[in-house]
Amino acid sequence: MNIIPKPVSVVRRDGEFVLSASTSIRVAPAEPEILANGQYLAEQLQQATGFALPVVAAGNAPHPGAIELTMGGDDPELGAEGYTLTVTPERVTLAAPRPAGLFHGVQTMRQLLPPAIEASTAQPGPWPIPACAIRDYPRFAWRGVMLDVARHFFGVDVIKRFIDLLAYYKLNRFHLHLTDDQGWRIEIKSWPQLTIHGGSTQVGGGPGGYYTQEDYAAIVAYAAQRYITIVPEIDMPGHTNAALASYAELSCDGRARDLYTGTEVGFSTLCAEKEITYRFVDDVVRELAALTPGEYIHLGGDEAAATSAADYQRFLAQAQAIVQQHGKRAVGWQEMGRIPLLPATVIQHWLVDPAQSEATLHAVEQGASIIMSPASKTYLDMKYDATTEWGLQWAGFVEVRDAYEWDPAAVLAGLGEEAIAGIEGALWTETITRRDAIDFMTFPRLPGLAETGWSPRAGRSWDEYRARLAQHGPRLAAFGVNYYRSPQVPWA
Ligand code: IFG
Repeated sequence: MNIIPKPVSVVRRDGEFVLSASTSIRVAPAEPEILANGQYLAEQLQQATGFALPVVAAGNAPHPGAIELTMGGDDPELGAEGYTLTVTPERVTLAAPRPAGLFHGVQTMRQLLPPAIEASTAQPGPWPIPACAIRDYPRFAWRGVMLDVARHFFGVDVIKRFIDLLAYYKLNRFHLHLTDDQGWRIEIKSWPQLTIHGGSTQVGGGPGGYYTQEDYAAIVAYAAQRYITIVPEIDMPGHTNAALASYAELSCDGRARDLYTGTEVGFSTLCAEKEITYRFVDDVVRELAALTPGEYIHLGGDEAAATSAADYQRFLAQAQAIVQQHGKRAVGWQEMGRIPLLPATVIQHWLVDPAQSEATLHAVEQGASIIMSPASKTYLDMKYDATTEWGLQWAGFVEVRDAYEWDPAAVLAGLGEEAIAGIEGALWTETITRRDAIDFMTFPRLPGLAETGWSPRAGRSWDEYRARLAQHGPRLAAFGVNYYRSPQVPWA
């Protein structure tokens, strides 16, 4: 069976359950969130099969010809996201201690059906699910991807579709890089020029754009229904030209910066010496925290070449405190590991230069947990090879095998499993201008990252994985994803 990410244990059994128009989806307990998972499953099955499966409260007696979703019990090994899935010719039983586990089990169920199940138009069928017994739960809690919507802006519809694809591979974090030199993409009502002016362009000079607070709330809600936490990033003190162009008082010299449509980095900085800077940060974090049910706000902290070391430390000490005051946990890029961190702060490892690793290790020494995003494995804006139309290559070419054949606990000596929060791919968009380019650079490398974050370390092999990935080609095609047909994969 070609499930990605590979489950902890799968036992194939004889026979199959055949989905039909008379199949019912039965949930217990019949609580709103469990019913919602049943309804989500019915919706995922309806387009291709044409079956409008009823979602009903499960009675006491098990019902043949039913898909049963049951939440309960307290299996510590399954935890908050694990599940068991048992398929016999008579019935499908999906059980989990928590709703997220049911949701992940539904993704596995989808992948056990023929690829045509993912088509958006009616297909002939039949719809067999092979008999099996699956027990599954994730290795890491943080399994995500970052999309840079600052260099180039992408609207809510593109974001929602991207979230659908993340959910299919059991990812649970979506990090939105909302601000940078070229654009400010989230409305802040107390500083309206940030989007009116700072959101008015992008790399190359195009029209830019931004999310109103209603747009952002819609994205957050859509992600939450799929058990994905939105992690918003306000990159500071560097990567701030869009803010400095919108409010001259945020620069030390009081001079408004021009809007910037190039791709250089390291030239901008908020003014750490001015009080207004911290009122600005507090207003931004307050408004963003009120819109973000997730516990994290990413402060950036990368490439602050225009900020003195003293100013960098002073600014980010106060910025971390502001995030905490608004009830959230700060996340920061690797460079922040060099300065004192609040106990709750999470650090994101990305730099490939070994000389820079001491920042990550210093974060570990401070007790921070680490999100692993080594650019040479997880940066989805890296070209696959010299022929790739989009992307960069400063961290080297990253073919599908490169993005799969690594382990987060084997990247840095001194950085072991217990300090790792999980993994995150990063799609920077200096060169990414369209949705089909997002698709091409993200797929098929993202499923491999999802497996690296979810599946057991033991037993992973590229040769075994690529055979499963090959069978996802028709699924990605059914989703309408413009994926890169890597020559490394024997595509179905
Ligand atoms: N590094 C910069 C990004 C982007 C990237 C492109 C980080 C944390 C190179 N910072 O990655 O803004 O320019 O690959």
